[in-house]
Parts: sequence; C-alpha cells; structure tokens
Amino acid sequence: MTAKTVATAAGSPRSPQVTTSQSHLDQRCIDTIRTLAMDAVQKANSGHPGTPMALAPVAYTLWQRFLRFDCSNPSWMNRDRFVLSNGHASMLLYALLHLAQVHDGARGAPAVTLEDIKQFRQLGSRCPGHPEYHHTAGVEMTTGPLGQGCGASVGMAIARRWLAAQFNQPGESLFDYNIYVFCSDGDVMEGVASEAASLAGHLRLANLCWVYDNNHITIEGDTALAFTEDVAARFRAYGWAVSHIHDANDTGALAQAFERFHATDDQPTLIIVDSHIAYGAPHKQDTAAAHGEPLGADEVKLAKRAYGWPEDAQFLVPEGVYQHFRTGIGERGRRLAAEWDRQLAAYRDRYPALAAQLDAIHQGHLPDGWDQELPQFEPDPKGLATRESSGRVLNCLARRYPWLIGGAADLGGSTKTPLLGAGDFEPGEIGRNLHFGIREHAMGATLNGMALSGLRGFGATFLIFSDYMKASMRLAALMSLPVIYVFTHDSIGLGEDGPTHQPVEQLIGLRAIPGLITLRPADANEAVEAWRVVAASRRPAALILTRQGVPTLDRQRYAAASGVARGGYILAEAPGGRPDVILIATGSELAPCLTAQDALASDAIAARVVSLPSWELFDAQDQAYREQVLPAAIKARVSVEAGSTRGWERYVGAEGAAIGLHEFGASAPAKELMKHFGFTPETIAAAAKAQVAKWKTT
Ligand SMILES: Cc1ncc(C[n+]2csc(CCOP(=O)(O)OP(=O)(O)O)c2C)c(N)n1
Repeated sequence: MTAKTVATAAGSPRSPQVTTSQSHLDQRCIDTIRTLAMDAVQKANSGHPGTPMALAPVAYTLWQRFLRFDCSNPSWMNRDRFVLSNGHASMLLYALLHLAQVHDGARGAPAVTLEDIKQFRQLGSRCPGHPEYHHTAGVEMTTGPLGQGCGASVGMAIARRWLAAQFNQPGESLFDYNIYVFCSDGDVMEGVASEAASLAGHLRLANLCWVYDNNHITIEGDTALAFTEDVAARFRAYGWAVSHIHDANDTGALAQAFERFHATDDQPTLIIVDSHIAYGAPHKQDTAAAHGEPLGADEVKLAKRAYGWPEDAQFLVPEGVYQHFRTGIGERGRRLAAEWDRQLAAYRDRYPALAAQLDAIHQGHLPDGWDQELPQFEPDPKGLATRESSGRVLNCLARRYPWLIGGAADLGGSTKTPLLGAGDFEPGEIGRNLHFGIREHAMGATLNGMALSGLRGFGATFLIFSDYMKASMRLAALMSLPVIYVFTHDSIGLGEDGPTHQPVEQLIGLRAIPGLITLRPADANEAVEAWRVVAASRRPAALILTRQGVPTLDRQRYAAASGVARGGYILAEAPGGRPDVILIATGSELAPCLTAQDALASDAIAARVVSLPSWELFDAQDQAYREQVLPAAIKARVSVEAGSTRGWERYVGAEGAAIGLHEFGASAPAKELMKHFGFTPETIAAAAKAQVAKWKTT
C-alpha cells in the first residue's frame, strides 16, 4: 500500500490536504470513476458531477472488496443489492457498471459502454439522467425522488429475511445477501427514509447498510440552512448501529466499517461518511455549485491535474483499470455465483417443491393452482362490504400463494387484510403479516423493495391516505412492479368520519398514473374477479373498496362478474335490448343504478347498466368491444361515482351527465350522505330522463 496525498491545484483555503492509503492501482480506479463522471456531465452539459467525485472511493471500496455481485449475471438471486438512493449521482453507478464490465444477459451486450457514458442523458442512452430499472442492467431500482431508495431498501431487507426463512435449510443457506444503500443529505432529510429507518430499526434488519454521504451541501447551500440535527443520534434512537468515517478517501477505515456491518447481526447499520462534494476541483469543492451543473472545462482540467491525471484526456480508462476490476469484484462474484449455482443444483434434488417455488419467484410466475380456492358468493340483497369480500378472497388466494405477503399501516382490521394463521413478521418471527405501523409512505416504498426482490407484496390503508404513498406508487408504476394496494373506505360511504377521511379526488389521481390499474369492484363477486385480475397482472394495481355493505348481485339475473377482467361490461341490458340511455357506475354506486333501471323501465325508458370497475382495463379493450358496451350512437349517458367527476366525460361525453362530488364530504351516517349528495336511484333516474329528453330534442 502506498500513501498518496491529493492536493487541490489552486490551493483554495477550503481545499483539504487529504491523505489516502490505497495502492496506486486502486487510486487509479477511483480517479477513473471521478473523471468519467466529470467528463460525462461536462459533455452532456447537465448532471451532477460533485457527488460521484466525492463518493468514488467509498463506492470503489464497497464494490471492489465487499459486494457479492456477479458481473456476468446481474440478476443472480443471492447477489448483494446496491441501491443509489441519491440517484442524481447516477454517473457514479454508470461508471461502476462500466468499469466492472457488468453484462446485460437479455441484450447480450455490456450493460454500459464507454459510448453510453459519452451519451449520458441523451435519448436512448443506457445512461439516463437518473438510474432506471429495466433500462440498464445492474440498476436495482429507479431512483431520483430522494428517500425512495432508502425506503425500498427496507423492503429488500424484509424480503431477504423472508426468503432465507422460507428457503434456507439446515446446511443449505441459499439466501444471505446484504442490501447496501448510498444516500445523501436529501435522502436522510426525507420523511419516507425516516419512516423506513424507524421500521428497519424496529425489525432489526441486520442485512441492511446505509452509507450516508455527509457532505453538508445541498442545492441551496450548506445544510446548516435547514438541517442541524444529530443524525447519528437519531439513527441510534431508531435502533441502528452507527459508524462515522471522517474522510471519504480513507478506504482502510471504510473497509473496517463494512466489516463491522458484517459482524453486526441484530440491527441495521448506518455508516456516516464525511466527504467533500467535487473533491479535487479547486473552485467547486465543498460548494453547491458542484451540484446539478457541469464543473466547466477549466475546472475539469484543474481537478484532473489535482488527481495527477492527464488534463486533456477525456473519458480515459487507463491501462490496468478494467483488469483490476476483473480480478476484484469480477472474480469474486463469478466464484460466489458459481458456488451458489452448484448449491442450488443439489438443493433442487433435495427440495424440488421449494426449488419450483424459487423458480416461479425468480421468473415472476404465479404458483400452480393459485386460483383454485377463490370463492363464489351467493346473491344477497343485504350483501357485504367489498373490503369484507376482498379480505375473504385475499385469504383464499394467500393459501395458494406462499410468497404473497403484506399488511397494513395500522389498519389491518379495518381493511380486512390480515392473513389468518400466517403469523406476523416481527423481530423474532417470520410470518406473512407485516405491521407497517402508521407509516404509509414507508409502506409504499417498502412494497417496491419487496417486489424488486420477487415477493408479491400488498399494502393496505384507507383510500384517503393513498396520498401519503403516492410518490412510491408512481415509482412502482414507473418500474412496472406488481405491487398490490388495498384501499378501503373509498368514498363518503364511509360515513361519520367526515370530510377528512372521505376521498374525492383520489380515484382520478390514481387513474392518472400511467401503468397503474385501479379496480373498484361493485360487489363480492366482482371483488373475486378483481383479485383474480390483480394476481395475474405484472403491473401495480389498486383495489378500491367500500367500508359499507353493498348487495351481492344475482348473477343469474345479471351478467357474470368475470366481465371485470375487461374493465367494463354490460351488467344489465336494457329491456328489449335497445337502450335509450346508458347508466355507468363503479363500486357502491352500481346497485342504485340497477334500482334506477327498474324505475326507468316503468316509465318506458330502456336503460342499460354498465359496470366499469377499471378504466385502464376497459380502455385497453379493442374498439369493437368498447363499442359493444358503449355504442357511440347512444349519447344519453349518466355516470355515477361517489368521487370527483373529472374524467368521466371520457365515457359520458361532453354533454353527458356525471353524478359525483364537487366538494369535500360531510360527517353523517353513510345513508344520509348518499342521499344528501345525490347518489340515489331517484337522482340517477332523473338524470337519465333529462339525458333522454336532451338527446331526443337535439
Ligand atoms: C423528493 C425530492 N425532492 C427534491 C429533489 C431535487 N433534488 C435533487 S438533488 C437535491 C439535493 C441534493 O443535496 P444532497 O441530497 O445532499 O445531495 P448531494 O449534494 O450530496 O449530491 C434535491 C433537492 C429530488 N430529487 N427529490
């Protein structure tokens, strides 16, 4: 080992004289990461150079010496996970993926080429502005919204613990991987990370290690502007083990901190690393200017000079660098993965049923016979709440779906989501009922991490509180993760809790998220079908369920609930099969439409009733089917949904009638509220008559 001093060129008073102690080759690798990041940001004329420059030695130490990651197979199941929660430092990750020569098996090509790095942030490059899951092999998740990587990592740690409990056998430890997260001041400030850290501490997730880049700089300047708490004390209070490394370039001390993490088996670890943003850049180091903008050509040269780098060389990967990565992380990962493959082969012989489950998890398949126990509900005018029928269906499904695990944000009883007899997931117990506590945002983020680890996670709360977890839901949709959200108490129909709890704009907000499926079943059998759709889907889905009872419709009289799979279907054809008007509803508003249909019939108006539980699924049907359900020629239309009417014009037309809410609800018994706000057969029938009259005269 040689000691190396890096002095910044211009001798700015803020520039530290940092002594490093690593071999010459190690230093060359570290500086390659730094200069690739600087050059890429400079060429793109946008991006964040400062943090990759600061964290290069930390990332290098972790990857080169500790990370168990097979660069030739980045989806190896027992790999350590590396999450860059401060996703704006994406060039740090891209440089690592490139230098470690991570291979994208699906494309049969390197995950990141030097050309990709030169095309940083350009259309089609494997190096987009922030790391994107599915887009670049080796990127464990999409990050950018600060805090989300931290939050998801807790789900990854939960999943790892669950996988180990489910699959490891005496002498056969298939799962023992760790989850490493790099995070910044912004991550540590965000509420979602704080919620998640609290949960991780409670659960004693010892396989989780966050590395906090304590550089004291955010966009607006020094963190002293807004962030003066004692982070170490906070994390200790959460139940974390905390180390503090005072110099990001001290790779020896960093290695010791990672070793301490490995030796800790009863709590998560936070390693606080003091670093200098834009390390080595004489005028930008330790300033917010190193954030979110290129250093400038002159400053890049000066920083290179400080590293002892050829000043005019760009995108330089000096001799020996690739080879050094190959003999470090490359060989270690390949050897470990090969050993694991041999272990798995023996495991297949001894535990074929478990091995089949593992394959299904890895490939994202459903277990055989997953839907065999799904129930059917008898017609019942009194019926039951869809949260109740959903809970029963969920339990039937879970019996056949061992890796379906989840819980609620302290509303298990109200959302009917506990898996009976499946045990709790707690420090001393590894069951399938998670208790997220009152931490909706962490729940959303955690579910992402679980899904990224192959588990089928569900999370439940009241629909109104979906707002708290929206950022994580958006990321789930962006990553196409099959997370399941169970949102109950879905309208003013929840009654006396009043406007603070009564969703109005939530449904249309969720429907606006690209890729998310929303499903608002109208009765118990639609709830069965909704769960069937959700289980088979590879996209995130939200079930929107009532608190109050709804009748279980007689499917001899009305169409089969299997129509739910198409998003919308003709539930009750108009008398004579020639509708004068179409009534369209979701959830609890469907039954009043059926009553209105009867009332209209006695006034010689033929109404068709369409159940439209999922806009997304219906919109995905072919034109012929949509035309069959909602024929363009029938312009008299009424939609009924106890939520915002925004968007319903898509189905009723600009001149159709949309019965919904234009204000927050009120505190009163549900039945009174439904009447007060106009969700009665009488108002529906009146609106239908007005529509019929309107379209007759125009
Ligand atoms: C939730 C969220 N809010 C705001 C931003 C915009 N943003 C990007 S980086 C950043 C702060 C950067 O400071 P820090 O987290 O300390 O990162 P570092 O300076 O160490 O790179 C902000 C506010 C974001 N990405 N995510």
